[in-house]
Amino acid sequence: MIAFFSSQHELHAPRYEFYRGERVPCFEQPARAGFVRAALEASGHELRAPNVDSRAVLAQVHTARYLAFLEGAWAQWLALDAGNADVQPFPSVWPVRTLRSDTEPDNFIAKLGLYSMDSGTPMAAGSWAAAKAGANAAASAARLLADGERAVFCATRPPGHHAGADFMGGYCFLNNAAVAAQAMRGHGGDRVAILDVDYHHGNGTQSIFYDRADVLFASIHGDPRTEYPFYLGHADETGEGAGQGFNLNLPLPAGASAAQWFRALEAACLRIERHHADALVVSLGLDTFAGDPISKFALHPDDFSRLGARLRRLGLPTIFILEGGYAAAELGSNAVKVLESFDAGGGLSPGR
Ligand code: OKP
Ligand code: ZN
Repeated sequence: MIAFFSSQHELHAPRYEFYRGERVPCFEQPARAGFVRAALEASGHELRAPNVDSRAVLAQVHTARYLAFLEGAWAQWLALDAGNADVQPFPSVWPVRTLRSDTEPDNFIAKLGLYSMDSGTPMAAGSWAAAKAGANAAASAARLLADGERAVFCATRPPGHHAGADFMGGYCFLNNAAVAAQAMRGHGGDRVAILDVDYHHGNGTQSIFYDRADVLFASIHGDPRTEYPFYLGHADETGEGAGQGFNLNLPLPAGASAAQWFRALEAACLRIERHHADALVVSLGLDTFAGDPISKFALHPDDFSRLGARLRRLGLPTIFILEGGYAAAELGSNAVKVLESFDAGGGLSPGR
């Protein structure tokens, strides 16, 4: 399978995040992409640099003021104090209920809070460049699909599915899955389905498409009653307005078995089949792995093969977007399991 990979990802290398008040090394680290790259190369997949500028599509899924803030954020941070080059900015105040989010404050940390859902998304000098390269990968994959490619993998980091139209969060800045889906719509696909199999609910992707019927969002994830992102991802979120019925959340309790997970996958696949989509975008988080350090599902490497084989039976042109997965050393081999079982047999529409 063709994979898009950009070395620009390395420019996003924050040194720490917070966990229960302490500074801890970032779980979402550059080495993750290194392991994915190595596994792809070792198994003979073709790596390409992104070759499509995502700017126009980004403007369709994110707000202009959020994109302008993100692109200029590091320069603003340095303008506060040249010594900030070695310091990570974190928000400390947020416009929650009753506070205004329509006006952008001048204060940098106040802006950072306006455009953040959490304090768990550390920013570094090259975060914009890395995130933009990931969005470019998603746009590049969409173009390949429009040109007739069966499936493409975007080996992107940082991830994207928590990023909403105008906020970052959960290690995510730009929503790569939303870019891929919107780009497929731009290439003439009437209906697109997004399947999010990351352990964490893709709140950003859900919110971007919540009132739309053209892009179905289906997600299997840890129950938000106990799992991040906590404030979205419940089963009763089914879409609104024209999008009513085009959002399917399948939360599972932390600790759910592989058997439970595959029952949910079957329900998601049946809903996707009913959507009669022209293309599928998979938010491929691999933090459902039993060995993941921050997640509580129990999939093993063979289960990732089973996932790829089931997705292949949907018979749809497919863009895989890397999301989470924090057992870094196993991330590449687990990703390759999905891709290779999806590829097995080749050709479109084997199951239709
Ligand atoms: C991003 B993705 C753990 C902190 C967890 C939020 C998790 C973000 C996951 N100490 N912070 O969906 O994999
Ligand atoms: Zn995750």
